[in-house]
Amino acid sequence: MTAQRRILVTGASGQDGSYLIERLVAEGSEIHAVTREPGASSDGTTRHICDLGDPAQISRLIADVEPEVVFNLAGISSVAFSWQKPIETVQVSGLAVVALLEACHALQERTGHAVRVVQASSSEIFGAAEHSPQVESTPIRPLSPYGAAKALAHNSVGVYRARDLFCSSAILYNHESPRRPDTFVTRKITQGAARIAAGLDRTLSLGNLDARRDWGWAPDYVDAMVRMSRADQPGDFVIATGETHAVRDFVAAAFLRAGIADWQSRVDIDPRFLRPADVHEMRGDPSKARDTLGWSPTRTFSDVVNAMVDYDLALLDS
Ligand code: G4F
Repeated sequence: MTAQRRILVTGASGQDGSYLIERLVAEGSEIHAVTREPGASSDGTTRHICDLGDPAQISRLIADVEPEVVFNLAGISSVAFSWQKPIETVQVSGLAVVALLEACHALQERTGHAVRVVQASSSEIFGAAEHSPQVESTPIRPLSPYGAAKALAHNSVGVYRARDLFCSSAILYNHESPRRPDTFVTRKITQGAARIAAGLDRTLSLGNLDARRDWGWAPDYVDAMVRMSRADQPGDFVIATGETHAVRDFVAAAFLRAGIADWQSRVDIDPRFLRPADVHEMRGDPSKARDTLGWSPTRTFSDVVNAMVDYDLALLDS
């Protein structure tokens, strides 16, 4: 894989953005990191503030930076939050992607230099899928505002690919790490288990324990997106482990790692954490990514749970 020179990363302060930037800076690329709020720029990047709700700001940013590669990781990342702010979700995770693709296409036309775009798509586009595992050709049937916004972005990537822009969608299944905020169920569970083990809390309140997700290790998913940016051909790629576990399995494994065998007595169900509609099971088949990109996950479900619990226990210890 050859490293590219000038790379723009949106969503730079998120879990995936932070792992991606660490890797690209280490490779010696010139990184332009885009965030919504001003922040520290001591990480070897050039910082840009951009409101993704404003298409004019997106066009200006692309025209000024003239990137060779764009990783679009920005957007509303919480499915739960998208039910509270559906319009903002479609603006930032859907329409902004159309503006970004249009700006990259215009840059390519103006300069004659190819621009490559990798879009962080999501398994939520398959929402009401009738079959498991899902593959790249599984019909797009979102069940949440988040999934609908990502579906617009995903379809737009296909439209611009047909207009000779090298753009690819990484159909990312759930991917976790200690950098996940506790608005996601995995980190909420590992933090909760660590706090209960330390005697700081008595119980943890959760929503749907029956949902099954295909959980992987976030740095692996970032590696897949880098491989996509350097592939011979653009395309859509399912990035997943191919295995699912129920939320209750994650709870049991995390509590056990924290030294609590009887998790049932420590978890209650709070209807506030149930969603108007929730995808029951998401499981991806990453065969295309394996065969075309040489990608495969490096960590198992237990590895992910243990790394997150150990991090949260150590955090409380310090
Ligand atoms: O951790 P979650 O909030 O992730 P969700 O909704 O699956 O979305 C994540 O994965 C998608 C890829 O498949 C991404 F596109 C998206 O950006 C994000 O990274 O919830 C996982 C499951 C859901 O079924 C939810 O209903 O956990 C269930 N759950 C049960 N109790 C809870 C809770 N989720 C949250 N956030 N908080 C709870 O207390």
